[in-house]
Amino acid sequence: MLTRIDHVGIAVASLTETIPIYEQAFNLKCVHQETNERQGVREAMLLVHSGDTGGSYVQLLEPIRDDTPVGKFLAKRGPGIHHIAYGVDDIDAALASLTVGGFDLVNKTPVHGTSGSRIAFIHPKGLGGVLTELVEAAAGH
Ligand code: V0V
Ligand code: CO
Repeated sequence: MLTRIDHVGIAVASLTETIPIYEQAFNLKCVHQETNERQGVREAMLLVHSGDTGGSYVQLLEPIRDDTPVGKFLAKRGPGIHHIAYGVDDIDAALASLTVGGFDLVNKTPVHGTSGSRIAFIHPKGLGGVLTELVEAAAGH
């Protein structure tokens, strides 16, 4: 079902401050930035590796308000790893299979993710305390 680790999401207070640190530390390039109102974030994608099944990225996340998932996470825990995202070819099939398995889906149907991708979150409590995201990349990504 899973084709790759698509990204590791990291909650930060400031994209402007953190992007150059990651670029310099690991010689990464920030290839995309986007504001996602529904998810309550400004996000930056730093490319780690381009593979046959799509890219792998570090995703830096800055909240646009305090009352958002990343805003609440920062207030409670401070900056750190917020979620892991796996690539899938067919997110509808993956969600159907997880529903049958009894997993607690935050999104029962896919929502808009970075660069036109379709994404869905699975609640951390059923997966070892790790908030988990599935990503079906847009065609050509
Ligand atoms: C909260 N909890 C977490 C967590 N956030 N555990 C692990 N990782 C996280 N990131 C735990 C928290 O410690 C509590 O545990 C419990 O969940 C309830 O916490 P809460 O602060 O009351 O939060 P809730 O219940 O309001 O919301 C938690 C969920 C929420 C997971 C439902 O964060 C959510 O809907 N996340 C999905 C959307 C999202 O994160 N979007 C931002 C990334 P205890 O104390 O009860 O044990 S957007 C993105 O990645 C994009 C656009 C992309 O990739 O393209
Ligand atoms: Co993400």
